[in-house]
Amino acid sequence: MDEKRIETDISSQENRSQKAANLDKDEIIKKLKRGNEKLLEYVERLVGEKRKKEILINQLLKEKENQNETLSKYEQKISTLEKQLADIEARNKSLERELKHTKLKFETVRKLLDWDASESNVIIDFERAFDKFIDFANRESSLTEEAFAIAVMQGIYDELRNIAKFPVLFKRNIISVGGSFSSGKSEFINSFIENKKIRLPVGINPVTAIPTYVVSSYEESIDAFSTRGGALSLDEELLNMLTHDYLKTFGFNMKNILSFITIKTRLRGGFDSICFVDTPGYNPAYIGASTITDRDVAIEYLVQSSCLIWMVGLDSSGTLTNSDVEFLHQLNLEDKNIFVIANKADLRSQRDLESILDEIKSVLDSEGFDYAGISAYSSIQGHEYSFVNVSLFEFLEEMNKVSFDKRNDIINRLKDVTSMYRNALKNDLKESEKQKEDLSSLISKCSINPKSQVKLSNMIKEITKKEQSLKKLLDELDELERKLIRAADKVFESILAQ
Ligand SMILES: Nc1nc2c(ncn2[C@@H]2O[C@H](COP(=O)(O)OP(=O)(O)OP(=O)(O)O)[C@@H](O)[C@H]2O)c(=O)[nH]1
Ligand SMILES: [Mg+2]
Repeated sequence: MDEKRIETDISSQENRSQKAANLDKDEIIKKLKRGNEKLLEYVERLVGEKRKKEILINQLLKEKENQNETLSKYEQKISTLEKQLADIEARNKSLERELKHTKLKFETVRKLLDWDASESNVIIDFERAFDKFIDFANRESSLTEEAFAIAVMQGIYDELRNIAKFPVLFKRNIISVGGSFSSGKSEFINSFIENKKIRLPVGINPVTAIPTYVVSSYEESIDAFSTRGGALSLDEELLNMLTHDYLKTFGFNMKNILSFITIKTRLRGGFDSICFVDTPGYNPAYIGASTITDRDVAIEYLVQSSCLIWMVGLDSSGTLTNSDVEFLHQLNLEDKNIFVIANKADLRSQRDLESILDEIKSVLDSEGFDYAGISAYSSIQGHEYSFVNVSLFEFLEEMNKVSFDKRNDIINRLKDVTSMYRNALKNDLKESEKQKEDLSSLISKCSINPKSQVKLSNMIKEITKKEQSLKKLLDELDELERKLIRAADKVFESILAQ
């Protein structure tokens, strides 16, 4: 029985437990459902928020994209502005340079013009005598080589004027350096200047426009002299700028006011008694406003000196050209020391150089030019490769030693010119006398009709008139010569008195 009860008890106990378990399970399911719902709600909220965030992110990305676009536009704008700024700065710099140059040009012209001419009256007497000479030359018609005679007298006038302004020339043996344009005249003189900062301008276009005297001196100075007598000190930079091209930028022919330049500086080799003159090429390749007188300027300065160095550029030709020869004949080189330089020898082989020297020698000989020597030289290297007769350096040493009587040299050249006129006038006079004699004997010997006799007598009268005017011109010439010599002496005396 007990067993049964126990069984019953157990079974009811189990029922209760079952019930209780069922109750808990429902509760749990309910709770779980509630939890699940909450979870779903939460997940939904999260998804909603995620969507919102995604929208926000998209908006932000779009904004970023827009901003990037704006930024790149700004960057482009900045780089354009930077470029514009760089352009403006460059333009500004070039304007500053232009302004500096304009000021410099203005100052150069002002100083050249701002000069009291009365201060240079030592040359005035010669100037007056020269004017009388030109007047005389215009009136007489006997001399056929008048152009040459006038060029020589003009050369004497210029030399005296230059000596008066730059007395150091008086004690120097002047060596003019001539040749075709770009043959290397300026570079040749540069090869003797010790101070590398002082350079005559060089280049492949016509460069030298203003004749330049270069003398050896312990004192260093560069000066420009105006045609009116003014002087102006130049620095190395301005010296190097004074080229044909630069002078053109002045807008007028500077040669009308800038007469010549002088450089005092140490020359290699201690050539203390010589003075080089750099001249413009006699044949610039183009005829611009400022090169039109290059040939005249070259002649004017080449006839001034008693010594001529003639440059041949071995890049353009291997010998003296026909135009060189023609020009040299025009210079009337009798009594001048001539030395020919085959320049730019560094561009040719030694074998070439020997045949070039032979060729130049044969042209000089066949044209009848008297020369001291020929040298194959490189102005860039400052080196002589070969020579005929004497080397360049020996020649310069000779020229440096020559005790030079400048007064006599100038007076002799002056007398050479007056002699040319005197001889031509005397020849005309002789010719007239002969014509008169012939006519007189014709009248006396032949029996001619009275009409012809009158005609012949009139011819004799005409010839007598011509003779008288020739005699008058001869007297005038003597007086003119005295005046020119007196006026030249006045210049020498003033220099010696300094
Ligand atoms: N390789 C070489 N070039 C040279 C030599 N001499 C001159 N030159 C060059 O040739 C060119 C003309 O030289 P310049 O001295 O200006 O000639 P220039 O005869 O004075 O010319 P203009 O004044 O125009 O009549 C320049 O470029 C020089 O550097 C040389 O010996 N060797
Ligand atoms: Mg030159």
